Amino acid sequence: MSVFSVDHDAASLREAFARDGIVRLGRTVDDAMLEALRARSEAVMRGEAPELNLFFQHDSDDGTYGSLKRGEGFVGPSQRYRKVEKLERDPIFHALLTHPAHEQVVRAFIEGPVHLYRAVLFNKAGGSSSPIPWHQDGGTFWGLNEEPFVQVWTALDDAPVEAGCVEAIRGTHAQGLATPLGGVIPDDVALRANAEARVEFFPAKAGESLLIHNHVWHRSGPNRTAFPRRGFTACYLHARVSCLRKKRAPRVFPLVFS
Ligand SMILES: O=C(O)CCC(=O)C(=O)O
Repeated sequence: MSVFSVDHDAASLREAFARDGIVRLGRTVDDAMLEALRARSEAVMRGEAPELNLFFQHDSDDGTYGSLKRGEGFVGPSQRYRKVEKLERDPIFHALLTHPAHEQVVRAFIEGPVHLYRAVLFNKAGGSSSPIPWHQDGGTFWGLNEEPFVQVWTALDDAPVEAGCVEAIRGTHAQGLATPLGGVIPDDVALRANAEARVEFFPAKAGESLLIHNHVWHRSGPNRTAFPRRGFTACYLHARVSCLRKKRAPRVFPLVFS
C-alpha cells in the first residue's frame, strides 16, 4: 500500500475543521487499493460474503429517498444496494478504515485508543439512484453518551456533481443538532436556514477523502451518470464513548487504533 499524506498538518486540519466542519483531505488511497475496494464492493453486493453478516439496504424502485424499504436487508444479488454497513468485518475495507493516512487525520482529534462507530459504503448505482437528504450524523438516534464528530469519507470512484457528490453547508456543525433525534433535517428547518442558497458541492476524484464533522449539514444528489458512484465512510470514536441502548445489549465498538 503506498501512503499519501493528507494535505494538512494537524494544527491546520484542526483549524479548518473547527471553522468549516468539512475539509478536503486530498488523495489518500492508491489505485491498487481502489481497484480492490471496488471489486470487493461488487462481490459483497452479489452476496459473496454471507459469513460477514453485513447490513444491506437496497435502493428504492422509484429513485426517491421517501420510498426506501427498511428492514429488508439482503434481497438478492444486485448492484443497486444504496448502503452496506458493518464493513469493518471485511479485511479489504478494514485496511481502508485503518489506513495510515486516515489514522493521521483521526490522530489530530482523538488521543489514545480509538474505536469505530460505523464503516459504511454509500453506493449510487449508475443510471438511477436515490438522493440523500440534508442530515446530521448524531443525536439520540445514534444512541451514544457523547456525540461522535470525526468521519472520513473516501471516494472509490470519481464523484463529480452529476454523479451525486457530497454536498454540505460549511459551518453548520457549530450550531449543534437541528433536532434532538438527529438524522434527517426537517424541511421547515432547512427552509428557515436558507439551505438551498448556501449549499456547496464537494466533487471528488477516486481515492480522495473528505473529513466530515458529524453535525455539519450534508446530503448528496442522485447519480445521473451511467457509472457507479461509491463512497466509503468510517466514523471514529474516543474509547470513552459508549452505547446507551437498553432494549438489546449495548453495542461494543471495535478498537481500530490503540
Ligand atoms: O456518500 C454519500 O452520498 C453521503 C454520505 C453521508 O451522508 C454520510 O456519510 O453520512
